[in-house]
Amino acid sequence: MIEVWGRRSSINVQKVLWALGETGQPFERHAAGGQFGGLDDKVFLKMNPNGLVPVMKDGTVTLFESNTMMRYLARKYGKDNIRPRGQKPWALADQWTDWTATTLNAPMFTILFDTVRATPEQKNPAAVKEAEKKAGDLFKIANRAIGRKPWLTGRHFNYADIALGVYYWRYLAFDVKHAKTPNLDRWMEQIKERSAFKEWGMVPVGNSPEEWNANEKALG
Ligand SMILES: N[C@@H](CCC(=O)N[C@@H](CS)C(=O)NCC(=O)O)C(=O)O
Repeated sequence: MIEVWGRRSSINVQKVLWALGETGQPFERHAAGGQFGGLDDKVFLKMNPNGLVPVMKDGTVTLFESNTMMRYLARKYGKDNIRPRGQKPWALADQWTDWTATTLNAPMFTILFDTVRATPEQKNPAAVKEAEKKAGDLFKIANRAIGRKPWLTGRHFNYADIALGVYYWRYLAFDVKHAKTPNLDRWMEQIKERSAFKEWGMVPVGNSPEEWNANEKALG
């Protein structure tokens, strides 16, 4: 049985759980990270020397890096669910998945940190304002790219929709000024219909450390 280590409040863990849900593969999850700890344990560090979640184990394959896990699941179990169908959608799926990690994550992390992690002394409204503008501009790029297509890379859902979907859900949940991205809103309505997203991605986020911690605790 596939095993996943990670708290459900983590955006990177959410991607893997949602992807697994789409494939229908049974799996076992162990809460880890955040208030659940365990990332410094010797056994955990052997699986991920970076001391971060998620970690996924499938037989003899133990992986860190959430996007690598989604790609692995797509190759091994992904037919007609999360695996891109054809060379072009596959290349575009990788492009957008990498873009979320290399480009979108930074402003989103600034907003996350300030909203749910920073102490009053650490709060930095100027940095949030800049990140809000940057994230809005980036979501506008994705909004233009999706255009009238049903899914990010074309006619079929795949792991790139998961990679972007977790961020867009979180962006909408944060109390920031949102860019106008109607194509992404339409796409998100479709995502909300998916049972694997309802189970693993549609999680409360919170707009303060107290709310975040309470949600994290309840989610496990
Ligand atoms: N690039 C890694 C990033 C992993 C990462 O930053 N994980 C965060 C949670 S999103 C973490 O483990 N934080 C420490 C903790 O949860 O205690 C991935 O995509 O898996």
